[in-house]
Amino acid sequence: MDAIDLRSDTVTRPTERMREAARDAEVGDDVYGEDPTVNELERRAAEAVGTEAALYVPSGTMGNQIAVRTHTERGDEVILDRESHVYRWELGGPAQLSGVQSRPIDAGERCVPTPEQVREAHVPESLHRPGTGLLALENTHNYRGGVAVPPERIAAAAEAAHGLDVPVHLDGARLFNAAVALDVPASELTAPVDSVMFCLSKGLGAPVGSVLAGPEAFVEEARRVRKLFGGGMRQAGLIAAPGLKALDSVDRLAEDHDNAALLADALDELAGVRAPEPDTNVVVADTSERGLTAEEFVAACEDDGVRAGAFDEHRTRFCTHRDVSRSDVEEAIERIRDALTE
Ligand code: TLP
Repeated sequence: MDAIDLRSDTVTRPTERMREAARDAEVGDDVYGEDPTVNELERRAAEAVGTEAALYVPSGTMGNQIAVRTHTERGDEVILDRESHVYRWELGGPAQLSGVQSRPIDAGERCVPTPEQVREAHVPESLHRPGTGLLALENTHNYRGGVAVPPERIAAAAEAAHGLDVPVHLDGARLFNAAVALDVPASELTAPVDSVMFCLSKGLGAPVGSVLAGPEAFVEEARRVRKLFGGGMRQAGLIAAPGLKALDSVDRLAEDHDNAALLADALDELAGVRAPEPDTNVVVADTSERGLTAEEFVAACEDDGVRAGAFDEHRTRFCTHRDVSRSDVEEAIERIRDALTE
């Protein structure tokens, strides 16, 4: 029995078209700016998110951390949601790599802070206070359940930050999931912010890589920081070529969202399991009513051939993606039911 892997949308394998594209890619030394495939990917990516320029980076984490470093000065504060990826899951990167202090706030179910929260969290520079250097937002919001944050909310938070002269970075690891779910162009979600990172290696299915996009001057400086962080790559066209194919497959994310809805619906019917209807491809099942920890739930699922990830004590994440079909999800539902009745 092959396991059905719902731990993350990062687990997809490259398609035949991607493998062919990698094999046939024209390459050059990208640190010299001479890899035509990377240059084409950066052009297409900038176009897709409506920015002047874009930079290909090895991972989403590196893209976010380059953005933090590029926007801030050592000693600044960064305002972010306490459940954001940049704060929770990137090893304290803002402190370690940029020497900035995080000011985590609870954005709650809105997923991005209200304008009032931004103004309240803002620290004006003085003899005793460092000053706020950045507001970081996330869309879709992973830990809060793949929530697709509507453009008005992003715009309101960004407007408040800009009113205080604070730039805004968007962690859009799953930006296109948000765009598809909200039925808006990705550029509408990025228009209010000063930089955006999105991943090619998640729902879009590329084997490697993310993109950091923004105005020309920002990307020029970000390119220096990428080199500093060890992310300057040479004949990177080999991995950028599948990324170009990934950019062609945005629309299919709707299938992952439909599959996630089916899964959440079925999980929510199980006794003592709560799984709210997801906006996108992330299903979060809470097993506290059942007295089952997430680790126990994950282990039971694993035994029955479904892989998931424990988020915290009672919340388990299931992520749909290109490599699980509708019938795989139906099969996963049967296996999870069995796992819980054994
Ligand atoms: N998230 C991973 C894990 O680290 C949790 C996953 O499987 O979802 N921003 C967001 C919102 C993310 O979810 C992730 C990856 C990143 C940034 C970092 O991307 P990578 O893994 O490419 O460094």
